[in-house]
Amino acid sequence: MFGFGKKKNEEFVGNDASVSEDIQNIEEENFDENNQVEEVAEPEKKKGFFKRLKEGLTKSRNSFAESFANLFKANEIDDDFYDELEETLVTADLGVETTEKIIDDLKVKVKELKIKEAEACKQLIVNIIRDQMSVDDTAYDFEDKKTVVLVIGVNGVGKTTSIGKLAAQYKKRGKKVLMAAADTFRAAAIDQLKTWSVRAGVDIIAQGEGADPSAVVYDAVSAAKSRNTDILLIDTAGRLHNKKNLMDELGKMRRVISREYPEANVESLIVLDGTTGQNALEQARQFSSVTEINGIIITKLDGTAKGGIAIAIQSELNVPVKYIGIGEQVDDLQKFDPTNYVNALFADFDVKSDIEIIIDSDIEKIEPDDDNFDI
Ligand SMILES: Nc1nc2c(ncn2[C@@H]2O[C@H](COP(=O)(O)OP(=O)(O)OP(=O)(O)O)[C@@H](O)[C@H]2O)c(=O)[nH]1
Ligand SMILES: [Mg+2]
Repeated sequence: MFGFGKKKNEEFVGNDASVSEDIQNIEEENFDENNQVEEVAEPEKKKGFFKRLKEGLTKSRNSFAESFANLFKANEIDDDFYDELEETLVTADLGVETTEKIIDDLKVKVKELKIKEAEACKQLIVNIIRDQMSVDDTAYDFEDKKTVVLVIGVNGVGKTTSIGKLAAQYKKRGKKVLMAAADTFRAAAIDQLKTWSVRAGVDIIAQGEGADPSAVVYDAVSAAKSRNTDILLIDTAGRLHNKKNLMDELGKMRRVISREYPEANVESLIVLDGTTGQNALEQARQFSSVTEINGIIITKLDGTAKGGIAIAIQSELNVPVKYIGIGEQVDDLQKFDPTNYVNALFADFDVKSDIEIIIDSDIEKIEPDDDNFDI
């Protein structure tokens, strides 16, 4: 029987250890008799997610939107125009490979549609970029299955914070959620997740600092099975792909999950810090060469005026960005919506008229010789 009913001070013995005294304390201190978590004060009502994302991505005068707008001051579509476009896209963290793809695509369309003026390329570029980022319909199926979400990534990218936010959101949607503190390197890491467990109102499985992460995973999986948990979120230590022992440890955790809980779906999410640009892309590339990755969480998009990294990752790795983070509060993480993202990225490109781009998916269906072609 799973040990949440254990008495305080009960010793941990090997894999039987299910819950620590600290966790009991958290539950007793923060849950009333109806097992409801105490309200934790949220800051004043904030603006909507899209608005804040847009503000984050366009707040600097050197933002992508600003440089993009400047591109169209020149009228002709010549080599200079393409060079400038290339520079703008690369500087915005889209990377060389993705930029080349976009420009090649654009050249074909400009020819097909017989476009002569740079201005007329705006919407085409936006559409091409959006199409680099399509997220498959099945990307979020895991949320409705019995799932173990393994959250990985290098130090400080936002793994623990993202787990806290996801846990709170899943719980709000009526899911039975459990967290596991498999980052046992530092006591502070375990405490940080405990704080989030209180805030999100979900239970946590943890052992002491230095415990074997796979033993924590074992406990968590047993607990998830016996409690009929919908989503088990596992926090792991920040690791580098080239640290063999750490990567082996990750492999061990995955083996424990598939051996002990074969009926569960495993969703492996890598967290990347959006402010680190091409480094983030490199991390994703390296991790995916040693372990399976089902999706990406890009955090800290409130701290960059670039934002192209989300496009580069989708287009180069073929792994979907599933969530993006734009701050440290519970609702600052949301599902990734390519259309919204592109709209936020380009929102202020027409600074004079303050017109937002409305993505028109029909634009490419317009006949090349249509005299009314106008964007
Ligand atoms: N501005 C901003 N800060 C964030 C975001 N996500 C996480 N952070 C902050 O980034 C810092 C690191 O986040 P953690 O969740 O501790 O990162 P981690 O990957 O668990 O770190 P390690 O456990 O040390 O590997 C914290 O101060 C978070 O509050 C975000 O979307 N925006
Ligand atoms: Mg952490």
